[in-house]
Amino acid sequence: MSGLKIYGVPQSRAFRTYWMAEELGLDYDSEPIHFASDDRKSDSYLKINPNGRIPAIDDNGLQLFESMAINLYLARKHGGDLQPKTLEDEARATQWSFWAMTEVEKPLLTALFNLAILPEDQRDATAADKAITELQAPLAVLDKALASSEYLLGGGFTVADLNVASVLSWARMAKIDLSNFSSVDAWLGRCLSRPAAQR
Ligand SMILES: N[C@@H](CCC(=O)N[C@@H](CS)C(=O)NCC(=O)O)C(=O)O
Repeated sequence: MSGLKIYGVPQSRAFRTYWMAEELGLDYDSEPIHFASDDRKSDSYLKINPNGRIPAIDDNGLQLFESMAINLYLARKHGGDLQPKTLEDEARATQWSFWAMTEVEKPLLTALFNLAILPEDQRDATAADKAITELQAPLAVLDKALASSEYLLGGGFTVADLNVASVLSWARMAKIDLSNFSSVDAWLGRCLSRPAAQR
C-alpha cells in the first residue's frame, strides 16, 4: 500500500481523485463515503474534512480536501508524465484548475441537475437554459486554447487536462451539445476514454 486513502464515492467529485490515483498507478485504500449519507458528518470524517464534503485524502498522515488541490499535490508528489515539467507549466496547470472551478463548475452543475439528475418533475428548464448560455463564454475560451494543441499545456496529457476534463465530464452526463466547440469535444473524448478514467 502507498499509504494513500481516498474518501468518497466515485459518483461524485471524488471521481477526480480516483482518476488521478489510477493514472499514477497508485495502490490506494478507498473509504466510499457517500455525499448523501450521514457518514460525511461523523466526528471521525470531520477530522479529515471539516467541511463534511468529498473527496478528501489521507496520505501517510497528510489530510487534504478540495479535489483540485489533491490532484495537483498527487501529480507533484509522484511526478511522471502528469506533472508539468517547468514552473511556468505548473502555474498554467494551477490556472486551468482554478478556472474550471470558478468559471465552469457552477453553471455546469446547474445544467446537469436540471437536465439529467433531478426527477423530471423537479427540473427547471429555464435554469438549465440560463446555465448553458452562461457556459458559452468559458467553453469558447477552452476551445481556443485547444484549437492548436491536443492537450492544455501543449505536450501530452497532464494534471491540467485531468482536472478540467473531470469537471467537463458533467457536460457528457448532461448531454450538452458541444458541436460548436469541436476542439473541446474531441479533447474531452480523448481524456475520458483513457483507461485510468474508465477504471
Ligand atoms: N470544492 C470541493 C467541493 C466538494 C463537494 O461539494 N462535494 C460534494 C459531492 S460531489 C459533497 O460532498 N456534497 C455533500 C454536501 O455538500 O453536503 C471539491 O472540489 O472538493
